[in-house]
Amino acid sequence: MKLYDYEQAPNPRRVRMFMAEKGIEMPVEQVDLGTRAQLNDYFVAINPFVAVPALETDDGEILTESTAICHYLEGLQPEPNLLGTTPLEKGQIMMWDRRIELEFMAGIAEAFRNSNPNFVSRSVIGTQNFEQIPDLVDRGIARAHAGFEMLNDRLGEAEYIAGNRFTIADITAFIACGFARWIRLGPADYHANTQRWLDTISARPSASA
Ligand SMILES: N[C@@H](CCC(=O)N[C@@H](CS)C(=O)NCC(=O)O)C(=O)O
Repeated sequence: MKLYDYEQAPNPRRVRMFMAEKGIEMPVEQVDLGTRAQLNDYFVAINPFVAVPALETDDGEILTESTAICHYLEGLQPEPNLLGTTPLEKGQIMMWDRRIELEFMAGIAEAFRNSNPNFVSRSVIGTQNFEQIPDLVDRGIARAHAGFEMLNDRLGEAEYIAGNRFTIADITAFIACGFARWIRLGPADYHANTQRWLDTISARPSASA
């Protein structure tokens, strides 16, 4: 297997942290998004969706989408379980993972990609060069703030995002918190539940993946 990665980017880091939790190692190839290497013919042939992460299986198949790659890896190496065991737990974990990605991480991306000069004509990933829309920056920031509220409320109800144990939903939320720093946002002082949880997750060896 081989992982196509870009060390600084949040989505490949989700997969690296997942791999670290499971002790999975594989060759990693950096795709330099800084020089738009994802648009080079070489990489377009590998992933026509021009994004990382992408995983090449031992059979030469290509998988994209962080969560899909993690599902594949969990299938290969079920322990430690990060995606749930019972039907209910699987549903709960995926529910929280999706909510964090769609309501929190996507808001951060909206603010970042519509404001950063390196993303002119690249405000949306993919092969179509969508122009930035400056009006989306404030909306993205508001969505990111709402995401921090959601996170803190949830962590007042449960020790971890999806319940009483560490799962992929914690990985997505932890990486989203790091991504928020790219738009100079973080948990508020009164987000004590989030601070407690961040301290716990940061202490895991996988946090440095
Ligand atoms: N939904 C995809 C998103 C992947 C994604 O957004 N990747 C970013 C890096 S974090 C990327 O490759 N961007 C390329 C670009 O901006 O053109 C996933 O979960 O893997």
